[in-house]
Amino acid sequence: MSTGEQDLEIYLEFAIKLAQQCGQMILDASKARYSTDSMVYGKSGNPADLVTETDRLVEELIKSSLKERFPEHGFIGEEHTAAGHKHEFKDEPTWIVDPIDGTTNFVHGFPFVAVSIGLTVKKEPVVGVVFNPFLNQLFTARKGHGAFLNLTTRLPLSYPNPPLRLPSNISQCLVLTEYGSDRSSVTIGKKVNSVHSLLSKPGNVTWSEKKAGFVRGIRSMGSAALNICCVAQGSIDLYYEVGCWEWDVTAALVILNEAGGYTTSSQGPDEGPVNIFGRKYLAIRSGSPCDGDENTRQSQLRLIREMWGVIEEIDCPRS
Ligand code: LIP
Repeated sequence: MSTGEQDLEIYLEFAIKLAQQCGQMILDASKARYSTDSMVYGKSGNPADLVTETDRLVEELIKSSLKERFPEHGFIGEEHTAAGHKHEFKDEPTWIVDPIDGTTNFVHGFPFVAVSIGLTVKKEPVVGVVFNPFLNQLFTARKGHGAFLNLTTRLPLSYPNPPLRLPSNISQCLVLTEYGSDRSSVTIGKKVNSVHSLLSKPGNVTWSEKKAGFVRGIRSMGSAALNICCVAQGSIDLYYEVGCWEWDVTAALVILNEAGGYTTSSQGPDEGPVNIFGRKYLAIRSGSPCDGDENTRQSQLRLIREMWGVIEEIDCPRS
């Protein structure tokens, strides 16, 4: 059975209501954490990869609601996968869900926490809902119909004016990245080296040299989904992360795409469209071309190449 425009609209509306319901659950659980001992576990014993009872309850609610309403759809969820459930990624509509993206933030009361509900059809992300109940920010999109903040504000935030011009090189960029939960010395060493290269002024350049290379700043907020939504807003130029998963990014990638942004997975000359299962993501905001001889995509790809040239390659197996 083929999925039409109207179906996508129905799926998006359902996902929005579900995300709002989950948002309330997350807020209630967050308040309860001040009065009760909240249960926090490190996944597979990793104390830097947290899961709480709320992650599990919220995912259970999402999974059962989707199953009841759309019994023929596939489902890939962070906590079900962590519990050992295997899934086969098929052409049929498939929901890809993170009940709490930013679990560490949730545990500490740092308000960058989101429920992330994405949908793929024929393996392509087509519907995305990312809701941060703490800041009451609801990001939504469906393929071909634009991306929105709180249902009415079109993204990027510059809309209806043309999106801001893209920077001519990464030295004019504000960048987001994360350190992730793989704390092996090799991985963290490479990530820190990349941050060092992005921030430090090479000894042989002067402050006034345009191509100095170092970026304006690096931020880290602890939620891949919200990071990508910041790029979709146009408030961040580039976000990269190596090591997060499809449930962290699928919904947000629809939002970014619909806001005119672009994402790649490959670290190399072939920067073809993102592989959501690839665990490597480099996302760039929309913008008018920075140079008259380029179109937007060419300017985006040039900045992407410049970034990948600085970021150290990290092996990121799925096991
Ligand atoms: C988290 C991501 C974060 C990343 C962590 C983790 P979780 O998701 O959004 O950006 O650095 O490794 O994957 O575990 O809070 O759903």
